Amino acid sequence: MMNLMELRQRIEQKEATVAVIGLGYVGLPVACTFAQAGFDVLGVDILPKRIKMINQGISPIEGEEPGLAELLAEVVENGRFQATTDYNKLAQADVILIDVETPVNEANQPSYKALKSVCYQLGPVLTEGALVIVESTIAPGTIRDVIRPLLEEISGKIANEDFYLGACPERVMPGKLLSNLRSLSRVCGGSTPETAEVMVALYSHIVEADLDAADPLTAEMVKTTENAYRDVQIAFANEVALICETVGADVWRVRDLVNKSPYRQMHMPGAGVGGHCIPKDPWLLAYGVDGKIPLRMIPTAREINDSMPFHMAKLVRDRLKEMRIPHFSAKVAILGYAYLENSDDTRNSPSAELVDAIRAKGIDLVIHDPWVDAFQGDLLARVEGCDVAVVMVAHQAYKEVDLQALRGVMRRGCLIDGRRVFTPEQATVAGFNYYGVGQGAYAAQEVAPVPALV
Ligand code: SAJ
Repeated sequence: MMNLMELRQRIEQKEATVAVIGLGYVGLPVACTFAQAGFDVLGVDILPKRIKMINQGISPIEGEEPGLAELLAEVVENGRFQATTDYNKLAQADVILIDVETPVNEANQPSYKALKSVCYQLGPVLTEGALVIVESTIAPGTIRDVIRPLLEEISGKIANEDFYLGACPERVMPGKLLSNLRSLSRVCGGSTPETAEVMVALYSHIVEADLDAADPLTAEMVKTTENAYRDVQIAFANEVALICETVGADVWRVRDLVNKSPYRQMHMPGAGVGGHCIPKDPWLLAYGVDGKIPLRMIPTAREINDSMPFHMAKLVRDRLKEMRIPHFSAKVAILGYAYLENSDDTRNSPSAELVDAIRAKGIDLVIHDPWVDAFQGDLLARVEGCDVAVVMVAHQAYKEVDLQALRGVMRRGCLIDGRRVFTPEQATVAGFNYYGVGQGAYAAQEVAPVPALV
């Protein structure tokens, strides 16, 4: 059997074969980057169509990912990277990275279906001396309580004797997959200190930032905590926004001045928190505690952030009421359906919640998003005849819109800004009555309603 030092040498000499299981928005860039660094890389995925595209050198990843399509074509062309659905080929791998989804279910519990399926299929072909690294985000304790026992049971091998195990959570972001992979530090959580050092040696071929050796539990804690931190910070900003609406202050002015105070970094309030990481990872962190202590801040932050799309719906209803427009005759435009600005990613989109909440009240609506295929098109044409425009995503295209032209096609001029894309002054000059999340200061500044268009 190859021991850890021999594996380290093979890694340092780039003779080790690296396998990546799960060729999605995390696994594919990782596979391409190790191939670009000079390793032979084997990609494994369950989707034959995806494998076919990859082996043709065509990226299956949607959205704009600078450099990925070109890099994939290059490493497939030069033979460094090949993909397969055949798990048996993993028998030739020295290092196996696992990059499959780890969602939470309706009860906010982790669903390890994909992860366990990988272990069941990897176990029988796991070769002696191989290093298995889970890059997916997992709850604290998952390597110890789920992955290690499962791999040992299925493979009949003993971790740290017959194979090696670790966790190195990814820190990529849609739109910056390749750049984040290179520029962000990683925690190399090895099941033994020696394993952690070999992981550092591996990732030093592709990461230009710190590589911090640790144990798997620390790595699992860091990843879930860093995203829970962000969720709590956003929730704080959202709660301050609700206070500002109530007392008549402008949360954006308050935030700017608060952040002038040393050691303050108040995040941005907004119309909600979407995406594939922030809504999920706090629950993974909480799951790691396994109910042994009561958690209050993390669940409450989730509740506050999940409530923001419904707050937007209330702002819409309140404005329709003030404008005396009955729900059955009102028309609302939702500007932005992606979860993040200048992205086509709609996972856990706050706009989806807002759309459901508005439709549930029998209010007619239209959706526009320059990045999402289903909602692209001419903005003015889409918004024509609407009474209310709700800005849900800070797409650059919205920042550049001609507000007067927008007002000119609307029946009534109510603008509800969920991301502070516009200033109240800009909107008011253009003839809107403007209301934004956290901007109670402008609630009173009603402009005379423009006579309804005939
Ligand atoms: N949001 C706010 N207020 C803020 C920041 C974000 O409401 O101050 C909203 C966004 O509109 C979006 C959601 O939160 O709907 C998530 O935004 P995000 O900027 O956190 O973007 P994500 O979900 O892609 O987060 C990922 C995370 N990266 C990983 O999990 C590897 C996160 O840890 C990073 O901080 C973030 O990318 C990033 O900025 O790189």
